[in-house]
Amino acid sequence: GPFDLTIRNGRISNADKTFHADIGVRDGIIAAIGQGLPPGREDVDAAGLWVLPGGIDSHTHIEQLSGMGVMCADDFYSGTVAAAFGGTTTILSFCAQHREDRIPDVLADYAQRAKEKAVIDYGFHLILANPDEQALVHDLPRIIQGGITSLKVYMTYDRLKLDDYQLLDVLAVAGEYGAMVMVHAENHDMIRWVARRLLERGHTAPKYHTVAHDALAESEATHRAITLSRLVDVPVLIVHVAGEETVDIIRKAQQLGARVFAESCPQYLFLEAKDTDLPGLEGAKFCCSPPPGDKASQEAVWAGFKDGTLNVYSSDHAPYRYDASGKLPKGDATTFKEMANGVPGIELRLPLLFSEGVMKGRITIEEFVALTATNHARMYGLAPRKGTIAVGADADFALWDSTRKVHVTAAMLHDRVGYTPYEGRELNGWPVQVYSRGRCVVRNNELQVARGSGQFIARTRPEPMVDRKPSGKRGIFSGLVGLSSGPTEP
Ligand code: DUC
Ligand code: ZN
Ligand code: ZN
Ligand code: ZN
Repeated sequence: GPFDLTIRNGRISNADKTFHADIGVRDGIIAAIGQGLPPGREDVDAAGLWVLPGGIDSHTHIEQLSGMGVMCADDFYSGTVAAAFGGTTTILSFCAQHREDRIPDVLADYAQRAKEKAVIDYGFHLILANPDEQALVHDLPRIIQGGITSLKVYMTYDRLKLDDYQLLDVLAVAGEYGAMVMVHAENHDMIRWVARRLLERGHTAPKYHTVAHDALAESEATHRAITLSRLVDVPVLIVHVAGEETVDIIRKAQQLGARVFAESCPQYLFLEAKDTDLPGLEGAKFCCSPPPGDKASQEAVWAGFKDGTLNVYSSDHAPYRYDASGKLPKGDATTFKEMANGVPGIELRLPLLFSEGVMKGRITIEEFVALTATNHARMYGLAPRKGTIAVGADADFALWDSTRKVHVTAAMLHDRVGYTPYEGRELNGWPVQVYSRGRCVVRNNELQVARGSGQFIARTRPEPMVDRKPSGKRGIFSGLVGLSSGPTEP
């Protein structure tokens, strides 16, 4: 019979191939892919357009209260609207536990807020700040079974940092129950030691953030996180990779057979440390952790994406306004140590990579799809439902016009941050129509769906955690989770 939606004559790209075909959608699912499909009640001619899987952004901070008590400017409405306008149809964002919080309360709070506001589908990672016995033995197994199949842990920040013993505890539980552990890898004491000396000498400007967060702090902690994951033989995913040496360390571990995965972000391809060296506090607009490096580190990140060392390209959208509510809690007197860390990028993530990667011939369209959608689905338990245009998958896709030229300004974006670090860039290509479960979300530069129409996606076991042949070493640890994971030393 007829379809709810037929997309005709598009050039479809998945991570493995590109082909010309029509797509027929029924009840939000792709029901057919082929030539000359019957009409749809909504019938769209995509001739001349690229039809790509909707982007999956697996690293976004939405409506999140930071450890320092700063609220993100984007809620689940503005954050998901901005994502959709940039061609993204699924986000994973963080439920942030603060050390005193009960995990079930944290999750219930985020779930309620997202349900009322999101316009595209979403899932959550848990930021785990307090891996005590209650968390390890009771809460984590339950939330993983409830579809939150990933955790983020921090090796730095006073209020979030876990020590190596605690990281091992978390890895052991994640391995046992099948969750991906995302690690913010920076050496806390190296940053603290340098920062203190800079501040004592009156070096408070944003550019000193990049001095305090030396690339060695990232590479040391990355090596340590990987080493801990190898000890217990549990996969790990290093997020927001910035530095050349860090990319090399990850590549080396992968060559040794370690199940190490990694993410990088637009800021590490398109921004540089020197962007933070601006008059006054302007440089704060370019400050994130870890900070972008130089041209050589940008090239290392491109090479890492190209050779598969880096698996996922996410925004790390951290929507802090350039004012006292966000980046500058003490106004003009804010030191680099007091700024909220992070840059926005949820809407421009895909257009930046499409323009500078695909259109300039640095990556293929299939690599673009893998890095922006398919690999996220595999790493985080969204496959086969999301991340690929295939019969049986959710009808999540974006129609891209590669001839569309866009001059980037903060005013054209849909987030509530008020600035973009990519102001003034000229981009080639834009997602002109976006579909989520067969619903047209964006057309003619207008939102077509209602607040709250996005759905929570309970995720399955991430692919790296499936069908693992436990090594002898891992055998020693498995089954001992409840026993070995008592309260950890301070
Ligand atoms: N870590 C993130 O993941 N995002 C923003 C800042 C940070 O430190
Ligand atoms: Zn982080
Ligand atoms: Zn982040
Ligand atoms: Zn222009």
